Amino acid sequence: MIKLYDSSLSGNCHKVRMMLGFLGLAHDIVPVDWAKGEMKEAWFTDINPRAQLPTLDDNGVVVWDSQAILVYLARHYDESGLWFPDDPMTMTKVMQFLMLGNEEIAALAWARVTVLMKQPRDRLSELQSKGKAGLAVLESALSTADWVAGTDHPTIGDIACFPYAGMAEQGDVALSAYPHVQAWIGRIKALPNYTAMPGL
Ligand SMILES: N[C@@H](CCC(=O)N[C@@H](CS)C(=O)NCC(=O)O)C(=O)O
Repeated sequence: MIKLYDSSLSGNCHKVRMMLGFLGLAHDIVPVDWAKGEMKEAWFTDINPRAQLPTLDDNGVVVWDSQAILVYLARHYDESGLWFPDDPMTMTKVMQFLMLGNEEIAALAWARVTVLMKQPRDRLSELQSKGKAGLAVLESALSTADWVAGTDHPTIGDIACFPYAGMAEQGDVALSAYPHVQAWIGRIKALPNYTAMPGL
């Protein structure tokens, strides 16, 4: 059985929950207390030396990092090949959006944590600016295509960017300036087997 070490409020974990849902894969959720720093405990760092969520255990095969887990699940379980197509140019474009999700769009996650957890705001505007730069890249890609990599079907590149773009307003970044991103958020939510998350 697949086990997902998970925190319900984590957008990174939500990427994996969504992918498991889209692929119809049965799994057990193992809640890990992020606020208490349970990932720093030895039992967890033995599984994931990066001490981060999400972490996936597929019958003893352990994969960490949400982007890497999306690649693993798509390569291993998506018989259609549509979630991570293997023609070189599409694969390259999908990789670009996995990286965007891990970098600029992830800045929206840190802005969200700052606002929701009432943390010191000294880096908030820097994080918001970086997040907006990521949203501008998404807006541009989505102005000519339904899905970020220009495919006819969503890919793991869409999933990697979706949760923190979709929750940008929780970090005080308005989405009204990004109409194509807003329409894409609606398209993702309307997909069959979409998994919802509070606040998204
Ligand atoms: N690049 C990683 C980032 C993972 C990450 O930052 N996870 C957060 C929860 S959303 C975490 O575990 N943070 C704990 C820490 O870094 O100490 C991924 O995409 O999985």
